[in-house]
Amino acid sequence: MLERIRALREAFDAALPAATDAEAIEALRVRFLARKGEVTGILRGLGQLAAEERKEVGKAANELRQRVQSGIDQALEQLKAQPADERHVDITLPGRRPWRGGLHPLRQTELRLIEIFQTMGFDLAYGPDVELDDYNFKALNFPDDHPARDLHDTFYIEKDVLLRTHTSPVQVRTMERLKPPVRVITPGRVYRCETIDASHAAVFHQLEGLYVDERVSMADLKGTLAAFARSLFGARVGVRFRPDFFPFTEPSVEFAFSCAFCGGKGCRVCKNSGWIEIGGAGMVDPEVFRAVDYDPERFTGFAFGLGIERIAMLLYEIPDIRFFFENDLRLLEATW
Ligand code: 2NM
Repeated sequence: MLERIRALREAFDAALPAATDAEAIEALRVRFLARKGEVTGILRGLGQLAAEERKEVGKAANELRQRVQSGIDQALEQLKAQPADERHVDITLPGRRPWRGGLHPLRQTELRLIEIFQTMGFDLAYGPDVELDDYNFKALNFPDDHPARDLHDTFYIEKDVLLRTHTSPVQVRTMERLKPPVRVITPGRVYRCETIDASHAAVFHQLEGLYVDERVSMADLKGTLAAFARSLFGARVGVRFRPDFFPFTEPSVEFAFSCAFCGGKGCRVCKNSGWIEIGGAGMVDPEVFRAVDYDPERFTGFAFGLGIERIAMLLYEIPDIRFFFENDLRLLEATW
């Protein structure tokens, strides 16, 4: 037995210097000291020995156990004291990819819409979020008692100062600034005092378009929206107009695209109607032209407006408008 202990000690002394990383040191511990380790085995067998022999062997076995334990402790200490670049680290491993941000789905959508209309010759225009009543309502032919002017629908800063409820005031400002022909789109944030639900937010984004020149017609409007529909959803998509009313256009329409998801046959996306409501449009009312000092006898124009969230919800299959403002990484990662 003593002979076996001596052999184990020599084996340990020989193996220890080679154990220079955490894995090799752990292997030593397992071999000698773990529950089924060699030293443990000897200590456990002591009870079977005669009393005299037990004393001697026990002493030697305990010495070996301590020698192994302190050898392992020392080796671990040394390992910790070593600078990181001298440890057994595989420096050829590829680096970890740093986290990289991406564009929000709303911004991606806005950029796609801008690209489509820029290709058709529209310029971009921007204006203030905090607007004057004169630009948001008055120049757009809203009567003083129009319900949209009500506190329930509009956020007021002061009596004649408010958060714009649409981007049309940017188009009024553009017409004040430029003579026809005018072709602009006005993407931007708008504010309405809405009850929030899956399809309504109090802050959302619109893109409006305006084209003013001599002899601009409803046919130009329909052709422009059809070209837009096809670039966005595919060559087979059609456009439908139905009568509507807006103070700033006459005639006014709501427009829908035929459902690109089912080819117009009816599905969940179009709620079995074959059509998807996209926005409103019409021929600019002569009253609006008078407000910006354009001659309504000489110029005509079309205008349209749509919600960018609504388009993004269709493109990315997002079921609730509130997801856009919650910044849940699952949405941001899935749409990038
Ligand atoms: C819409 C629908 C119909 C519109 C009209 C004008 C302006 F300034 F030319 F009068 N800008 N935008 C318009 C027309 C907007 O959004 C649903």
